[in-house]
Amino acid sequence: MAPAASGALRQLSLALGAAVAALGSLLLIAWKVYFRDSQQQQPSGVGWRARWERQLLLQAPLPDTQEPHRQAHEYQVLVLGLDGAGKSSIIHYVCSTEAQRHIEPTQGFNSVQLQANGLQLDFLEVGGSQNLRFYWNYYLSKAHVLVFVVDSADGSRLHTARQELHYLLSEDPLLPLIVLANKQDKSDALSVTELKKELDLHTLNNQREFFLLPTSATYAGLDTANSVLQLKSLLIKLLAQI
Ligand SMILES: Nc1nc2c(ncn2[C@@H]2O[C@H](COP(=O)(O)OP(=O)(O)OP(=O)(O)O)[C@@H](O)[C@H]2O)c(=O)[nH]1
Ligand SMILES: [Mg+2]
Repeated sequence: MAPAASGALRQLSLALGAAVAALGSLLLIAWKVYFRDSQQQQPSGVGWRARWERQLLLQAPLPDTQEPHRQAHEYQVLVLGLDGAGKSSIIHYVCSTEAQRHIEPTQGFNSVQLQANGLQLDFLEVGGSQNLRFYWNYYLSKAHVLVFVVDSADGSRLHTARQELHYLLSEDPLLPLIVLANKQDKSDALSVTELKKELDLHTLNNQREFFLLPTSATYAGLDTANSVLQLKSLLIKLLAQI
């Protein structure tokens, strides 16, 4: 045989040998894995097929209709009230148990999200200083509930709070309303009954859901804990039925 032909034959037989060895190793690995699966006495259906399906599930995104977790319902809780009434403090203590000694006045907006009972509550506070009150009514249309915070001890500005509140109510006659008679811990705070009268709340139409709660939002106070808990459960109850 010519030397060139015998060289080619030797290379071919080497390649064939390598292929057979590789195939043999693959068969051996497959056999070992199969044997291990059956030795572990897994319940029927768990084995190659189950592994393969698990692998496919890991790689492929689930279709929309089979989302593992249902999206929480989102609701916007609009928190308004004059500057210093306690809006940021209330939001803070509804969403956190950490005591906070100092809360800065809100210069623009303040938004905080809270997940509770399968609902997502998006709190949106617009600052209460005079230049920001102009923007308040722009946010009414997206709100599911209006929380209006009043400083019950600030007698000199109650008429301003009343005016601002009734202007908002005239813009949206159906939006559910929660008025918070805040700073009840202060000795000169008006009671809920007094505040209801001062704010003309008895004149509200009865189509609107309306609640008036006494609150205090000072750091580490038991009254704070109780009042924010009441507010939180009222919000959840109210929004869950929307
Ligand atoms: N004693 C007492 N102080 C409170 C209460 N709630 C809030 N404060 C205090 O009142 C001040 C104003 O509170 P904020 O929560 O910043 O008031 P706000 O309504 O957010 O004010 P703006 O952001 O300026 O519109 C802060 O010094 C608070 O610590 C309360 O229930 N009792
Ligand atoms: Mg604020």
